[in-house]
Amino acid sequence: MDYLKKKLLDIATPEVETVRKLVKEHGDTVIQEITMGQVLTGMKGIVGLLTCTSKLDPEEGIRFRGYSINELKEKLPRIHEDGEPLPEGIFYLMLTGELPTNEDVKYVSNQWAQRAQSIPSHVFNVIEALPIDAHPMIQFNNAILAMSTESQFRKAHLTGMDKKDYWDPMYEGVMDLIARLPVIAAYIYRRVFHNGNHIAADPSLDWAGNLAHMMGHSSEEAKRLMRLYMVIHSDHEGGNVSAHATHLVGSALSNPYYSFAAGMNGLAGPLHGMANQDVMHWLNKLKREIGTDDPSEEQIKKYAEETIAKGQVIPGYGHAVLRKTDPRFQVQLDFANKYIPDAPYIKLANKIYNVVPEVLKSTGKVQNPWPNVDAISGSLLTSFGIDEYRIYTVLFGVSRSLGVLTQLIWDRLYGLPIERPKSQNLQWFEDQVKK
Ligand code: NMX
Ligand code: MLT
Repeated sequence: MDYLKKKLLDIATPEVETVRKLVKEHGDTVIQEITMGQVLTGMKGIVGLLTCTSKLDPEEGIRFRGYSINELKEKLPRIHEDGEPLPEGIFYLMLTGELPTNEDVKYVSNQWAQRAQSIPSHVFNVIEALPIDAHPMIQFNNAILAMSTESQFRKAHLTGMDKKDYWDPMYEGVMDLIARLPVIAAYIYRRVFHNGNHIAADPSLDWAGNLAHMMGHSSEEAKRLMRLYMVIHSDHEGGNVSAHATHLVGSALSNPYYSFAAGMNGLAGPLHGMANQDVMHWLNKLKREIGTDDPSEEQIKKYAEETIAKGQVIPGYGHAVLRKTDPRFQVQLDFANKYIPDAPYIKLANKIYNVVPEVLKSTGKVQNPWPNVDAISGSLLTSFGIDEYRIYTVLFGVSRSLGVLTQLIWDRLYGLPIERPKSQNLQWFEDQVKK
């Protein structure tokens, strides 16, 4: 057994015992009261999941195994002294709960570089069979499913493995899948936007740097942006649509490919990960309809009010849990201010930030009027030359694999059972009021 798996097992063994004990000895402990309103408005605030990789505070934002993004900027290994943390490091942290050394990060990076080399050719055939104008998320998800022919988890299940050992083939599948996603994403990007003129991987590069390189954006700044992007989108506790869907499908002992594809189908929704593309659509429409590339705040305010009056949402704003500006928005703004303070799209994003929260507050119904991660990610990518908006949700998906697939390994370590909540019809809800 390699050192990372051995370490994981050592860390997990007492936790697995704790979970068993909680179920056995404290299974009847009441932890929460829930209201009709919570059930009928998307189960908000209902604690229904055990997630160890990260936790979201409504005021402060995300913490990965207890560390905020700003802390991780200091504590995780990075290539440049003043640079961005490596995604390999946040993966190691989410997996083990411990901060990695430079050697740990090198180990993960080498593992992924090796595992990325053996993608079966039928995966690319599946992508090629789709129309070139099929949305990149359609191509991405088909490729993920096509890779499941490689699933070691399914093979282990068929050989009659003891269920307490399922985490091991899950780990293998997860490592393969994470390793290969940048190659798949870059392949789709070059196929759709660069005439199928592909760029070979450079195994000497880190995982995110290699993605930027294979996409054809190989300046050091683009690699730095990709590292930052991959770290900040990697996880957002367990209840967001992509994490929850991955976990739910995994609870049926579906292999990591099926489970992750389910999560990615959720990410492709406009209220979730597709919002990063929709933001750019909204911005460009705004510029077109107002008739200038440099609209005033007054013009933006009017346009935002019209969007709401038409019964549409302003993409990039609002959140189901957060009640303050998303720290992932702020860290991207800081990056932009450091490298490209005068970029027109960053100036526009700033103007929108000055105006839209007040417009949303004035509706009296929006719980969180502040920007989320998607409000600026597209403006930043565009300013660095990655201006093909339809690839943005794929990039989000590559990053999200780090958190949701790590949690899938832990789900199998904990031995969590099939998930099966109770549903009721409308009559039942009406009856509760009469009682
Ligand atoms: N623009 C206009 N209306 C909004 C917005 C917004 N940005 N955000 C919330 N509302 C409305 C919402 O549609 C709902 O209206 P109604 O009662 O008429 O159905 C009302 O405000 C209350 O919604 P909330 O409880 O504040 O938000 P909820 O938790 O239901 O939804 C989002 C959260 C994120 C889905 C919602 O804020 C939204 O649609 N935002 C725009 C899309 C977006 O940026 N999504 C990305 C989220 C982050 N991510 O990457 O996943
Ligand atoms: C996410 O990153 O998953 C989004 O912010 C949505 C969420 O947390 O619900």
